[in-house]
Amino acid sequence: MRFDDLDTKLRKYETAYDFCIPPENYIVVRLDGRGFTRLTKEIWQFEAPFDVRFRDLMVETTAHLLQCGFNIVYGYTQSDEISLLFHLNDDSFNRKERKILSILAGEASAKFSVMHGQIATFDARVCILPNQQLVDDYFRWRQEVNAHCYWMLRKSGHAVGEATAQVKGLNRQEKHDLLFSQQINFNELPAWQKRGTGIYWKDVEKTGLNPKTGEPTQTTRRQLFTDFDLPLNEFYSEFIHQNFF
Ligand SMILES: Nc1nc2c(ncn2[C@@H]2O[C@H](COP(=O)(O)OP(=O)(O)O)[C@@H](O)[C@H]2O)c(=O)[nH]1
Ligand SMILES: [Mg+2]
Repeated sequence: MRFDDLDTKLRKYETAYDFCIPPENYIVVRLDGRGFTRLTKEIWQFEAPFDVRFRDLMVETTAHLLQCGFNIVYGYTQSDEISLLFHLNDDSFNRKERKILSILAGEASAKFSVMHGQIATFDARVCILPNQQLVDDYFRWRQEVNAHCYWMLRKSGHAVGEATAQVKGLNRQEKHDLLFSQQINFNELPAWQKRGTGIYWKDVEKTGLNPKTGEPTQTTRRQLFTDFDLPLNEFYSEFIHQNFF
């Protein structure tokens, strides 16, 4: 068969299931470290439940993803996961799902591995959210304290399955009580442990010099900002609405 004919014939199989995310929907991609329970514990020996070195690797990886060619307005990381909110009008790769997911998973895995000096991989999935309320709900969902309770329980000797089951279905107050019963005052923990870390763009004023006139000039530049003190509950919703919609 001639090359052109082969090309036309096979290309169809490659693209038959291509899916493009419809416009006017918010794209949120979540990446999650693969097998990090075992890796963090047995191979890398990070401090449990929270290790600042691990947090910083996740923060740097998130910052990298905000700068790798998509128009991503907000990155949120807690534990071994990263959520990314795309600008509503981002049209990179015609919003082709396979491109978005494989590139972001590849970039995250590469960045983390290079920084850490050992192979680490991330999976990626997409949430297609048709309105702002759902975006708000999404980020509040990820901020829930499950991870925290889970870890505290694990630390105090519970088995993984048991810890997960015990936390499931509890409301915030019940989770606080659970922590309290283990001599942990939730309110005294650092904010990043309780709420996760946000990474987003901020406009900063820069003063320069006009080379022709020698006059001082004011310009605004976009700079990435890491927020270790995210607001909680309705204040978090307000923060999301003000900054990202
Ligand atoms: N030691 C340590 N482990 C962490 C930290 N943050 C996240 N992890 C690990 O990341 C895992 C995330 O859980 P999950 O994604 O469900 O597990 P996975 O499927 O094994 O990646 C946790 O169970 C921890 O083992 C940290 O700061 N220190
Ligand atoms: Mg994981």
